[in-house]
Amino acid sequence: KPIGIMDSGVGGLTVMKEIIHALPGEEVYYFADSLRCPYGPKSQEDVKRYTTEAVQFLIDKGVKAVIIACNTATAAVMPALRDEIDIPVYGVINPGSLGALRKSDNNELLLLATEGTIKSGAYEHGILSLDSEVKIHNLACPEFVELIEGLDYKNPDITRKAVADKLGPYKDTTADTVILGCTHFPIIEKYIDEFFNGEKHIIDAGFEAVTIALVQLHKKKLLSAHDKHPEHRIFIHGENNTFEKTLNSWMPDTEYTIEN
Ligand code: DGN
Repeated sequence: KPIGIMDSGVGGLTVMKEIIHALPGEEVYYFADSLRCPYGPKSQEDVKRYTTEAVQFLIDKGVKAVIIACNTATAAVMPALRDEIDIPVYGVINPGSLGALRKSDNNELLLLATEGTIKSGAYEHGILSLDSEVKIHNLACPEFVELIEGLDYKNPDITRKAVADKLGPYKDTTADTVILGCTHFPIIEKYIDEFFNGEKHIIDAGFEAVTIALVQLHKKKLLSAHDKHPEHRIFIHGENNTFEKTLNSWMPDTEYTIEN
């Protein structure tokens, strides 16, 4: 059986790539809610409904587990959704929080995420409940989601400028660790790293989540045999003319079928 992944758009591909890289025999079904992307500015209630529907769609397609590869969606449905469905479901915020706490030497973090994730306070809650001394600087970056969904990120000059405009006020931040608290952002990670001259720890919440989810699925004996040739399927809800371009440049060797 496949592992299900959902996101509002292309962001969860960063999570899909990590799974395929770690376990090439594992099959992935991906649901992109392009019709209702971006989730960032929407109400918690709407995002909760969209996410629950997406998860149910994947369950109906036969997945054995779901990774909610979207911080905004995770903030809206976790941990409550875990009690509502019978298969394992994993979010990205707790893993991202743990990863950041592990890496930071000075307990000061810069969180880059959507407005929805930041307003939810989910990272703050998760991090401060583990360590109340940590200082978190929050920065909503909806512009990055637009840049990535719209393919402008492929132009290095445009991306460098967008990153410099947005992160400019934080150039000299005392935070030593940056959390990529939106699964779209690893697509422009190298520009964020470059902006900070390679001097910050950068935490990819999606990557941290994959590590934890795969360990847990292994313990539950839910991972597939490695000799199988996986047939990845991608379900796009609504129009998305640029999805395939990002998919092909992000994961050039991956075979898949796209269904609308
Ligand atoms: N990729 C999603 C996240 O991690 O929050 C959000 C993108 C969006 O829908 N704004």
